[in-house]
Amino acid sequence: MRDIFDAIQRSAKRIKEAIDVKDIGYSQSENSSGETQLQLDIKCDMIIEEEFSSVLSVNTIASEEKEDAMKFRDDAPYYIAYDPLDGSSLIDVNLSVGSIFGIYKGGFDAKNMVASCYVVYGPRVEMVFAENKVKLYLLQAGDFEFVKEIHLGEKGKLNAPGGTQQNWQPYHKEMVDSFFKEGYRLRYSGGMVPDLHQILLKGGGLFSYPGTSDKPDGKLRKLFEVFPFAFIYQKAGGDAIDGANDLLTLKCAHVHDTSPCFFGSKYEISRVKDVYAGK
Ligand code: P6P
Repeated sequence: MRDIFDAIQRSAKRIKEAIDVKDIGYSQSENSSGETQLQLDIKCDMIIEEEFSSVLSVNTIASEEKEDAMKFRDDAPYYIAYDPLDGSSLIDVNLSVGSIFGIYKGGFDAKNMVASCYVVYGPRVEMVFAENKVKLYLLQAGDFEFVKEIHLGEKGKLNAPGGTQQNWQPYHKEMVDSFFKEGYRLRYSGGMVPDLHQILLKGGGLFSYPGTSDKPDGKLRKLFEVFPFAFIYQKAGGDAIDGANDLLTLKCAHVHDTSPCFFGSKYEISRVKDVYAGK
């Protein structure tokens, strides 16, 4: 695992340099989700592919920016699914973005997840790496320095409601509003990584990206967005569900499958379960 952790650190430093270069604009291509790719998306994908290609413990990689998984070697144990630059469209308005990594042993399946990691490119570059514990690192003078372990409180005060509100189910809107009536504060930038990072570091709350009338299976991708954050939130003492089920019990038929997702402290997730029971 150390070799994978080191490859992620090398990738993060190179991606940060790529982000700092003047915006190189959109490419002519689309990713598997039909989103026009920034040339920066493609560059960051290549950086991570390059770094993992030389890690002997990596069997296969799957990227949000590629249609299919890419096999490096048969006899290696680890499968890495990653989103190289999540929320990249926020760069041209100077908001934080991130890279997300799911590390699976023996195949791409939630039950095989053994570690996960994300990097936030914001005013500072920070990394969160989870195996048994959830650890925060800060990029300082060219190295990621360990800062602290992260733990979620039983109940938080931040509410990050994703998705197009006009397409929410009525019961979902009622639930979101009920948290605001309890005094929760709205914290939503449209970047999954900084939005979930904030809730983790500020002690808790709820991030939701539900099934909607236009996207009944949600928008966020299981292998390289939903499962990695579910792993981190559960290891930090919170919960992560699709409305009813633990996200890490879900099957994934295709690399780009999506799922409705709720990440948060235990109090907020229990409220989601009550609202979604039987829906
Ligand atoms: P919406 C960014 O495009 C992203 O994939 C996630 O980072 C983010 O949480 C979500 O989409 C935002 O989607 O529909 O709320 O704008």
